[in-house]
Amino acid sequence: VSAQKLEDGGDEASVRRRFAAAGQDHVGAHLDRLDRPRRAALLAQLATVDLDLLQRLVAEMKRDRPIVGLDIGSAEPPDWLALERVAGSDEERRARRLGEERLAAGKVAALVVAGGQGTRLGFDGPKGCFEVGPLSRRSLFAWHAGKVLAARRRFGARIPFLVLTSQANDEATREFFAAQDHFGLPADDVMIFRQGMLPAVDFEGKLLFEAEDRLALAPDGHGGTLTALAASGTLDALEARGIEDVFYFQVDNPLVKVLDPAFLGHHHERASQVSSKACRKRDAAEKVGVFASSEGRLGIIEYSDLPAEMMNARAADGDLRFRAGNIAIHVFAIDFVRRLTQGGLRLPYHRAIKSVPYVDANFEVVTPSHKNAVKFETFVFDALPLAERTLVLETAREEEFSPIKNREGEDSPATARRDLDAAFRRWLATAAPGAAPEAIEIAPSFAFDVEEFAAKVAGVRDLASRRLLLE
Ligand code: UD2
Repeated sequence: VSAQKLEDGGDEASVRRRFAAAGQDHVGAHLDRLDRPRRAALLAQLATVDLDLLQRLVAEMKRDRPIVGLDIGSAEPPDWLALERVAGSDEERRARRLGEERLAAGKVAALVVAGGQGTRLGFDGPKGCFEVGPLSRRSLFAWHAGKVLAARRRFGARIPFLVLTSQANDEATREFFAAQDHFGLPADDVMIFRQGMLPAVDFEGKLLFEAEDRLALAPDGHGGTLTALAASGTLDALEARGIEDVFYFQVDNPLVKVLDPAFLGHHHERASQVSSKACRKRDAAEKVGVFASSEGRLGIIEYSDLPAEMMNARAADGDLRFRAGNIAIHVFAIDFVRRLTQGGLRLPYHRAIKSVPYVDANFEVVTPSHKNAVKFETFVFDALPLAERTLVLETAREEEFSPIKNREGEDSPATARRDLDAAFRRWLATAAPGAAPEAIEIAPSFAFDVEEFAAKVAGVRDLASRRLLLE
């Protein structure tokens, strides 16, 4: 139904009928109370709602069965490439060389997911604009873009940087990138693309209105990355450039080794369709999903779905039985993404119970003090069980994972800066043993890895300065 057709009352009647038949009869009453222009605005938005999907989601919600991408009952700990096996091995060196060749051949793109709402951090604006550089106050977006820039220089390749946004932050993200000159990357190698939105509903399954003439919508989860890659034409563009693998990560983790060659090499060597990095869980309660396998398929069970007895279960070695924590770093093979999205990808929709402001029957905005709504999201890792060939690679937490989730305490800006500081000092120690600056920051574009760093600073005398900012 086009917005233009809706000018005519006939189509309005059919929209009203369709929503009433879908159990959303309050929509008609809401429309009745709007003047013509506002009614037209709302009708145009209503026309974009997938009512079949909405009905299915509400029915699933009323049945209240947990939504999981993998059968929890038969889940076992998965095989993984454990650190003690790979660290310092020939296998690791071979993988790294192979990954470097793939980067130099221009076969890889980097993709950061940044469409979420970042409610826990309470930062106003896209989370990628949050300042994380201990000395430079460089933003998360600048941090990640700097790593891509370092890889481009090092391997002499045109590596695209993909950024997933959502309706809530797309414009602000584009403005931020433009205002900072794409952090030194060529503008046409930065591909910003938008995920879809889904309506939020109340506990009865009724659509909520964020304003008189607007539904309350929320991003459709990072599983939306895959559909958005295809729908936005980004997948076509990547294929046209000969890209074969996408290095996927989350905007909130400044420690991620963007485009890690060893990981790319392990993935390619095994012809894996989706590869994942994992960290040993800090403790049973840590809020990360865990890798598991069931019926020969790999998957991730989200922390909120993991039954307590599985969460706390111990293996014979005394460690957690499900110890492989998801740090949301993956490599997706492009042909796998193409195959998934061609067939009309259907990932399960998880439910998140949230507090969502809405307008009441008097058109007054209500900001609820309690959780009042359900949002529906797909998770990108629910694509794992759809792959025949997968890989889980263990990595050291201190080198790769320190996400910014909360304002304070664990996984906060303070812990991320602490972990960055420690990582910089480890690099510095290779070049200037004993140097102990009061504060240090190594810009992400300064060097791609520790070897490049050591070569670049050899002979620099001032490494012991109190505030050491290497740009
Ligand atoms: C995620 C994982 C969890 C663990 C943890 C590690 C899920 C469901 N859980 O938990 O298993 O790996 O991260 O840090 O992923 N995003 C979008 N669009 C959306 C929703 C999210 O782009 O619609 C992005 C968001 O911008 C962020 C990332 O996805 O970069 C993760 O989102 P989150 O912080 O809500 O996930 P979290 O911490 O619950």
